[in-house]
Amino acid sequence: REMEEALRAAVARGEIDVVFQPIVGARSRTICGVEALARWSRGGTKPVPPDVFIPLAEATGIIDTLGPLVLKRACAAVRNWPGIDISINVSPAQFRNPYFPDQALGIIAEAGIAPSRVTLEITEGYFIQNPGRAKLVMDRLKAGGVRIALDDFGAGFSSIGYLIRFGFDRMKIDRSLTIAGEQSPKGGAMLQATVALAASFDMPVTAEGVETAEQAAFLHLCGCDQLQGYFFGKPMSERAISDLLAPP
Ligand code: G
Ligand code: G
Ligand code: MN
Ligand code: NA
Repeated sequence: REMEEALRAAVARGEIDVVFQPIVGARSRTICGVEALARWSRGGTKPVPPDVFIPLAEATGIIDTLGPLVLKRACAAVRNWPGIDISINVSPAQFRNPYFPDQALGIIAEAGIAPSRVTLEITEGYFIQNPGRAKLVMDRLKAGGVRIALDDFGAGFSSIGYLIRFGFDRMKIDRSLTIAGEQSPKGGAMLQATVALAASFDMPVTAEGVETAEQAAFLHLCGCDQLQGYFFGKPMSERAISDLLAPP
């Protein structure tokens, strides 16, 4: 309750930070995009992790203010990074909001960046819960030129054939699958099969949670075209990414 009010106030004052994690080409190993991630530093006191404040924002409707705030910040930042694409996480709760597509497209237009540079990441939950409605929202966003990625694939229910038929522009493989892929022959086969399946539906694949050179090599071999994880860079401030992209 107390935390809810603190979060509501922080969002209202714009006191939410956005950090950016590099995404690299699997072959080039150069940065092709960044994923925006929200941070709540809570002035002085211990920061509250997103695993805590995002679910709280979803449960209380605060996400309807927080989401657009993060999107605005992220779009403003990539304006300064030519050739770099931006990925932003979207909660099922935002997807449920009938105003979401027009609002998101409006923010992107106002920021003056090409919608094709923006990927919205969404997990499977809402697509399984309400496929008809989710598909409508997705098509409206895609008609506006934005790309939609299926996030955290391999972490949850993942009713493969069903999900893949929605026409996602990209699949993001969950860290657990990245790890499993390198741990055992069966894990490797599972990873290969997943990437091959995505390819057969014309979905390029980003692997998340890449922490070692061996994982990176194997994921590239499996056909992932983009890699993301601590091995390439942790989420970092706008300033730090700017320095990486154009060394001072
Ligand atoms: O890397 P990190 O600890 O920031 O992320 C933890 C979780 O919080 C991840 O599942 C991530 O997708 C989610 N998350 C981080 N930022 C945002 C955001 O701006 N919006 C939504 N909906 N989820 C976010
Ligand atoms: O659910 P989503 O994939 O949006 O969440 C991204 C989360 O994964 C963030 O919390 C981010 O900090 C974390 N993350 C990104 N790369 C790595 C990694 O290489 N290892 C670990 N353990 N976490 C990572
Ligand atoms: Mn994500
Ligand atoms: Na993910």
